[in-house]
Amino acid sequence: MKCTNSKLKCESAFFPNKSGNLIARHLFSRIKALNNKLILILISLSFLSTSCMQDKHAKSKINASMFQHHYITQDLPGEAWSGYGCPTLADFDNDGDLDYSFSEKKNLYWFENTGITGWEMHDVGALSITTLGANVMDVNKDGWPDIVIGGYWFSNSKEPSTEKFTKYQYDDRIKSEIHDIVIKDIDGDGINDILVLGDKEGLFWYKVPENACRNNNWERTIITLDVLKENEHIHAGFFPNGVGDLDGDGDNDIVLPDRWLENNSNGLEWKKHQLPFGKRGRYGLSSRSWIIDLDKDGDQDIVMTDCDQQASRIAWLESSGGATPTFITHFLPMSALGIRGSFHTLFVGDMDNDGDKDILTCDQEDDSLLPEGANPRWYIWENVSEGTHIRFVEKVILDMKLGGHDALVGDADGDGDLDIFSKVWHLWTESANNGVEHGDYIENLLK
Ligand SMILES: [Ca+2]
Ligand SMILES: [Ca+2]
Ligand SMILES: [Ca+2]
Ligand SMILES: [Ca+2]
Repeated sequence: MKCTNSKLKCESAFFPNKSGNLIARHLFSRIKALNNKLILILISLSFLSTSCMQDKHAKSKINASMFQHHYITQDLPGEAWSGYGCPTLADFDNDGDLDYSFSEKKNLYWFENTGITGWEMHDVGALSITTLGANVMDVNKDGWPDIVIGGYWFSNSKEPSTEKFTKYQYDDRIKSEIHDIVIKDIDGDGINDILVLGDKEGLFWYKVPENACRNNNWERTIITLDVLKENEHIHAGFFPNGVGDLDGDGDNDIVLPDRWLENNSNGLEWKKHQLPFGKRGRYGLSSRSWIIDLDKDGDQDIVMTDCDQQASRIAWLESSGGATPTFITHFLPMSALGIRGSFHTLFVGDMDNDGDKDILTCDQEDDSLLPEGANPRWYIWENVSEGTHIRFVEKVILDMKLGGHDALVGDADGDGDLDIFSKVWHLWTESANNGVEHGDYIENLLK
């Protein structure tokens, strides 16, 4: 058979007779119909998956209109340009709502929550050393929250609105700033201990004695003095939540910017393991960390930011699990314009009440560590994970020439969503508060 039509040639090649041609045409049209159906199915599937993703984004609630900024204070007594430290969040007057504390160089204040726009300032007491790190603990077990800072603790007077706290010294060897303080059980007796880090002091933990209400050096255990070494110089690392059980053996380990320390022998011996994070800035290695099982596979992962340096990064470090876990760094995407400043804040929690953990940070308000090409801003990396595919999207939640430093998160107005408390570290003349120090309450408007 002579034929020039290539399609016919093709069919004839397979089915050389007339009935064969009919069968072939029938089959061919069936295949074509099936192909069309297949294409339709594929298109529908791809449309479905796109619309699922769009749905996921449509469900995404986090944006700048979800938050409202209020000042807690727009000026403190005295003159200072830097060193606003000691942020803590607790119900200091035991009236059922969260209050906030922070200090200037010489004095510590607490701010009584008297309604969202009303914050009444009270004295906690005088500082002996300008310092940053602080945390809340009921040191003397009287049911009232006390404040622990480097070398000292302030005992709640039980009438904190009218009476200052009482200051006790627990370590007279501390002569300089303590940067990180975390309260966790280190020796495994079920009672919380105090971990402190100062880059001119070292990394220690303390056992709180029975009779803590006196000036007396507490039992101190050195975890490492490597942080002091010139070639190591570790400025910060485990605040606010970088103490936890990374190797699943039941005791609390410690995160530093480029390593984790394995707790052996109930806090008496520590073994160093490398971590794939940590960037060196003008203050050395410095980070904020948060231990959490982010991918819900049963082992503890770590969320980390760089701090005390420009171009800070943010990442989650995925644990391999096992007795000596290793970690893979997943940097979080940044889409907003500009180079980031110093991410001296970290919180991991459900900011939009959709059941998954989001990640909060902000640029530090500090004229020596500003972002480039943008103002200091506040960010939430919204969790848009699908199943085991962990994914975050960067959202700018506040952009009004106000940055923050070691912000803390809690439900301040009792409406069921998480609000943000912060303060400045180092004044910036161009701030929205005209270069004056400020404390901030960023209200979550979700509810
Ligand atoms: Ca209160
Ligand atoms: Ca452990
Ligand atoms: Ca995990
Ligand atoms: Ca969430």
